[in-house]
Formats: sequence, C-alpha cells, structure tokens
Amino acid sequence: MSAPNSPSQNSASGCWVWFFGLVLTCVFVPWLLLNWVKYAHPGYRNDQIRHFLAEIDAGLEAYRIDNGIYPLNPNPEKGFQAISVPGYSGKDAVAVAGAAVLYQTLSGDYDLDGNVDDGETVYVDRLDFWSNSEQNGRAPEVPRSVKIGSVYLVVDPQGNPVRYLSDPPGYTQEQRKTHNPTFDLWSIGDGNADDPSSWITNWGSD
Ligand SMILES: [Ca+2]
Repeated sequence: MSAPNSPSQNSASGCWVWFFGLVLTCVFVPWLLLNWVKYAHPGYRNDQIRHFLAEIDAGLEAYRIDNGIYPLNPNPEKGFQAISVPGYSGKDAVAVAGAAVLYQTLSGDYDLDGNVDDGETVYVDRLDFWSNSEQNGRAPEVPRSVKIGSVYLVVDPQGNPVRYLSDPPGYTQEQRKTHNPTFDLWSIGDGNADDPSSWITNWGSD
C-alpha cells in the first residue's frame, strides 16, 4: 500500500495543473482563435480574395493602357478555343482558361517557362511561377499561381483558378457573353463553381 501524498506533494501537483490551465487559456486558446479568424472566417477569407482581385483588376487596366485592349478569353485569333486545363470541363472550363490568360499576360512570363522574361512588362508583381515556388525560399504564404499539367494559372487565396472572360471589341449587347462591357473577373469563393451565391465577382447581381 503506497503512502498518501504529503500536503507539499499535493500542493506541487496542484500548481502544475494550474500552470497548464493558465498556458491553455492564455496561449493556446488565443492562438486557435487567431488562426480561425485568419484562415477560416468567411469575412477574412473574402477580404483576402477581394484584395487579390483588385490587384488583378489594376494589372488589367495597366495592360489595356499599354496594349489598347484587355487580354481576350477566349481569343478570336485562336478560333475562340479556350486553353484546356486538366480537371475542368463545360462552361466553367472556359472561365478557368482565363486564369491561364491572366498568367501569360500579367505575370511577365510570356514565354511560359515559369520565370519572368527579360524585358517583359510585369503587370502584377510576384505572379510568375518561380516567385511562388518554395524552391526560391521567398515564396509568399499564399500562392498566387500554380501549374496544372503544363498550364500555368493565376489562383485566388483559396487556391482556386481565378475566373476571367473578356469579349472581343465591337461585340453588341446581344453578342456579349460577359456581364460587363469590359471583362468579367471572379473567384468562386468557398470553392463551389456551381453556386454563384458564394462567388466574389466584379459585376453586380442581375
Ligand atoms: Ca519566361
């Protein structure tokens, strides 16, 4: 039969319980709360997406000033054939192809080797694949572009391809496929491409 703990032993174990309770309350719970707000709270997540889309929007405006036109997707010069992205099909695939168009026209990696080309204009900083590669040791916490198969894509802070459509100039209202007379730019938000209610778009509800 073991001897009962002395009052000093009970006091010491009580101190440890109290100490761990304090650590749990003062360190772990705030850490958990902070990460929930940072990564899971819809408001924070949507703000991140809006800021990123605003960067892309500004890059598109700068591109138009230099080139007189927004990047087209799909492109009439290529027979309106959308770039094929593995894993996407149907109407959404055309919009997803816009993520490849945005990459090629805004990142400065026009020849699509993953690096910014010499002398090429960068319309959106750190959009090229190399800048987002862990191999360079300075990749952002939230990747801005990825490679799927052989296709480079601009991705939103949730990791989904940014959707982009732009009609050729001269389209009438009847011919137009976009909501805007300029371009449609959007994120599917929480990842459901079939539920427009979760999307973050550059057009209002209509
Ligand atoms: Ca390149």
